[in-house]
Amino acid sequence: PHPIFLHDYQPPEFLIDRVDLAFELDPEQTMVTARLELRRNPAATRGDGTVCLHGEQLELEWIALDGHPLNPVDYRVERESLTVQRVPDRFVLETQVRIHPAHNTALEGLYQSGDMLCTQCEAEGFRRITYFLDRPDVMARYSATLIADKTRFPVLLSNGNRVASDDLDDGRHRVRWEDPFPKPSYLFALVAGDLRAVEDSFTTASGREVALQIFVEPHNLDKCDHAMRSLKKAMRWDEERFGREYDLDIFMIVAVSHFNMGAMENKGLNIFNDKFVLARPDTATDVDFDGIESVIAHEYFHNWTGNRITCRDWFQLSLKEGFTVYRDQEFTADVASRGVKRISDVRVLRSHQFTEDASPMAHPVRPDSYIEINNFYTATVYQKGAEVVRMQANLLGPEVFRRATDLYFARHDGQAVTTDDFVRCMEDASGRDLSQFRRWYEQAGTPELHIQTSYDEATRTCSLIVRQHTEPTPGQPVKAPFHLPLAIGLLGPDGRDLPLRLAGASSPDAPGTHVLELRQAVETFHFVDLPARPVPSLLRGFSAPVKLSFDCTDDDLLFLMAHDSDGFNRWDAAQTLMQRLLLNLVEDAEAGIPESFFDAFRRALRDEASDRALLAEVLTLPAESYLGEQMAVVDVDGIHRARTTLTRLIGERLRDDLLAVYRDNGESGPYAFTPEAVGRRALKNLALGYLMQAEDAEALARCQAQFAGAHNMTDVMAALRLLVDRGGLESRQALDEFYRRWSGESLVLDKWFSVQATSPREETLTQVIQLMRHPDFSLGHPNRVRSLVSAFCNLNQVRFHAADGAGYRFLADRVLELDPLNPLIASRLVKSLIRWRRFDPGRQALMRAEIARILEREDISKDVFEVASKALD
Ligand code: BAL
Ligand code: ZN
Repeated sequence: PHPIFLHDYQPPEFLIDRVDLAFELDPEQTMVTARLELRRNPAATRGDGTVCLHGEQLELEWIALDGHPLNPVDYRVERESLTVQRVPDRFVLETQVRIHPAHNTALEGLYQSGDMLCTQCEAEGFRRITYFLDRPDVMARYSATLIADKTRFPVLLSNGNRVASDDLDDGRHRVRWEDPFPKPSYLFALVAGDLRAVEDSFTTASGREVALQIFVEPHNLDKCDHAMRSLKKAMRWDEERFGREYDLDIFMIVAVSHFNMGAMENKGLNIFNDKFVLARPDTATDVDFDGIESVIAHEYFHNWTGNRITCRDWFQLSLKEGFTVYRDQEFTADVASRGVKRISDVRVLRSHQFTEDASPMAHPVRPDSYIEINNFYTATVYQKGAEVVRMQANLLGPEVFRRATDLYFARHDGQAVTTDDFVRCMEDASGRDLSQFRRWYEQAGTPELHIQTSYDEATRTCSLIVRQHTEPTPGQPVKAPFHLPLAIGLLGPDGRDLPLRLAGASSPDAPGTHVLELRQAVETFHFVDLPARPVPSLLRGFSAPVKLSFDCTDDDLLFLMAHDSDGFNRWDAAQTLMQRLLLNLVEDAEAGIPESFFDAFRRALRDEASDRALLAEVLTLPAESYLGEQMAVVDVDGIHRARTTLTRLIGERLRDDLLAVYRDNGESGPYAFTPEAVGRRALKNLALGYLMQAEDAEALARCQAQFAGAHNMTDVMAALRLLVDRGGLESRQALDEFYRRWSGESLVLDKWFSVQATSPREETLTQVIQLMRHPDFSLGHPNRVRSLVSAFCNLNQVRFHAADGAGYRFLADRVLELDPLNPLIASRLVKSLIRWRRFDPGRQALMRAEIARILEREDISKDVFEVASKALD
């Protein structure tokens, strides 16, 4: 397989103005007739009188140009293309192809999920439906006529507006959809099935009425309320915050069970992994409710950031994904808790994106090359892309940023553009020069920021020397400094923010946060008029996606934990302190834990005024995988031992306070998905976790009672997880009981699989292998694969990285089984092996051997080839 390079981009030789599609739908074989109106692109730089269309796994039945059937000498069909010779500057091309949805296990293009048919076209799935210029800078107006058996497929959906329908004589019916907005092919969608809809409506700011429909299989009709509420909230928020109104008369969401991704923003017809639609308090956890709210919002927000304005080419993926993630993050921050949201976003960034940046798959937010674009739906493009937009928003300030996004929407509506076009709007609206800032799109790697602080009593000056450095990444041996905002505060002895006055400034800033802009590799800042040594609070709100190190004592961290006005930094100080304690314990299993730590923990537990959700975050120990990232060589077993020890010690030493917190935050009244109620459940279950590790008899009784009696899945799952991790008869009984109750609910059953796959117990891999043979397990069902195989490989460091390599062998076997079925899912799994350099020589050898075994397989997909070969580069 060959890479595709950004620098080779050429405008398309032809444009397509109109597309009329007709589908005779049947799972075994579907006939697709396409009528394309093509014309030569005046902006094209080359052309040789032929047109070359993308197409994969299509059986061409007939082809005609301007109404005349073509002779075989006039066209050539190859594995991935159809070339038509001697075409005029403007013409109509008609084709009919045969495809086989029931046999499409890759779940790209048109495929079968359960009893329904649906599509997934991003990034390059449309070429599995018909021959086309399947690239995002070809935007066309579409109609789709769907014909199918009326009993089996009573609901037939596509993009835009339903303009006609009738019954045919043979038991089939026909529905025609027209989408008035030009769109790239990756946004095309169709759905056929026996579905029911939950319906509602939304009145836009300008007074237009929009019909809202969520389509599900009939037995799921009672699990759509939260999704519908989330959709309406998102529509209102986008009007208020970004001035974006919805533009069609109907907005549809369909929940499907077999789906490679989370969801897809097809114009007017979003198709969702059902995990991000279906929720009832007794079937879904708070994390699920939260995921649904933000994914519904994310896909809805794409209507402007992705659909109305799309990407010129797939290197620009972050144009729509980074910006849309930023928008969904801001939405959640506004409707829930800003502080908690920032913490959870940074947690994800550090655990997924920083590790990607430090791996052989490191790539810039705007990659320079790819072999398979599906491999670039990454934490870098999404999460780091969102951080890059966030930094621009913060550099410009809210009003100017809003002017800049208004300009972006006005200037580029209906176009396929680049990340550079986005930044130019930021520059034009603000008058700022962001040329150095553009490096965030071009350079891979996480910048490391080292800050040295000193205080001079004589001059009452606090000085900061800030150094930035970015390690080389593949293909980028030398990095230039980034332009980045560094938000800081200085705390006085009473814990309050001091007024900040930079040397030379005429007057001090008000007490609070000051944003320094860094541009050089080394910069020094002097703050004057400070009566005593302040405690610095650095990188407030995580103002840039960097790794920060600075000299500070444990006492400084305890002080920041207690007093920092920035909630994010209170959490981060606690994390840094816990990380220090845990890494000490890894080094020396006998190392003591200072009393001051337990005192601070106790004080926090007793602080009734604090936000419960934030407190739960502050009191959660760093994950084993995160601790591993902080070590030169990951000590898999040492980290697990240390974290288990500290968890147990907290449970033993703070027993009474933890029990009090558990009791005080118990279930009261019906389930509510409010920040307050979510926070109480999180804190209560965190307390129970500490107590259970301490082998506390009362805790076990409470845990069992919670499992048996809770009315919401959050509490049931929290208890089940603790019982499973404890093992023994109680664990088996709870798992059996859970299975009996929930085996008919696929999404709940996923939880049953994943709770077993993520248990740190020694027998977990044996259990996972047994579960692979369970009648409810199927490699053809991505959610099930993720809940068992990916959960084990990605969320269970201590067992996946077992020193004998059994975890690695298990993974490679699954990759080889999955690759012929679904390369996208197989390739995601390979990513679990690519960080092999972070481990000891024994594990390194075992991991490399498994990657090599994968690469030895003939006919490996380009998805898996790209990741596996980069891993060994
Ligand atoms: N565009 C693919 C799914 C998403 O990011 O919304
Ligand atoms: Zn997206």
